[in-house]
Amino acid sequence: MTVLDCRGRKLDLSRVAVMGVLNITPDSFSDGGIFFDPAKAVAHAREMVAQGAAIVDVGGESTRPGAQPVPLQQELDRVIPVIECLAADIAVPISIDTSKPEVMRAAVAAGAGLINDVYALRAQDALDVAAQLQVPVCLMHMQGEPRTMQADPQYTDVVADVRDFLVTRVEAARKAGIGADRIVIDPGFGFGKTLAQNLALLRELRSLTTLGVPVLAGLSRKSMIGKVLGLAVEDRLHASVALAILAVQNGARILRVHDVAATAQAIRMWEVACIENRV
Ligand code: HH2
Repeated sequence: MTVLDCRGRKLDLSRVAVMGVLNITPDSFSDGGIFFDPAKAVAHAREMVAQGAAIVDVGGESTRPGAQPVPLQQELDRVIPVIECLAADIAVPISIDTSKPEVMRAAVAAGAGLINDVYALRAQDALDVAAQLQVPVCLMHMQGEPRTMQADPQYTDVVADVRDFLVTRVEAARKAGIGADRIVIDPGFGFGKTLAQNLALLRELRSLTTLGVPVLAGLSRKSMIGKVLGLAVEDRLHASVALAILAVQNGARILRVHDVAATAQAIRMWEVACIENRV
């Protein structure tokens, strides 16, 4: 049984955990602009916790394909006041979705207890800062960078290549002093991957569980659904829930989602039917 210690707040992964997405951005691909106002952001976080979120992931920079980088001060101004409010307002762990070491530091000082980095701590100083902060980290695979990552992603074998990358990043994190009990990995669905590559990763997600650390999957509302079903972002709920359950079936322990209530209900049914085998 894995329990992540997120600065005193526990994330118990003996049960599948729902990570509720809280984007404080004007331009995120599915909820950009909606929670830009801190009061609205806090209210939404509270709602997600009531619906079953075991952790709330706060981000101040969109990483959607084509997104432009956000300057440091702007990212700090977006996320830090919200994290301060949330730390006093909700009991579950708060994660910070950032790649900037300065934001990691300020966010943890404000009350965040997990670093979720789509660059897998590859920015200068990020590994050392994360190690010093002594909070768990999520290391995600991305090919390229958001501005250009969907242009022409290339792999020899996407599952093996993503796995090799994550092995290398876990080793780098361990070397920097981050214990295995503080590492989560994520194949990075939609980050420099075609539809076929995303589907292969989902089908073979279990190959990542052999790294011995929990696997996080972020499939919610992503373009792979749009590509298969031809649906706009706001119409991707049903397919998102189906993909979430597939990911859990294939070994994911944390699901990063926008629609917490629907996902939490589906997971509960999966647990009862497939794990506990009782009502
Ligand atoms: N996906 C997004 C952002 N952060 N972090 C992890 N670990 N895994 C993911 O799959 C992941 C992530 C993109 O989703 P969203 O935050 O809704 O959009 P945007 O980047 O446009 O803000």
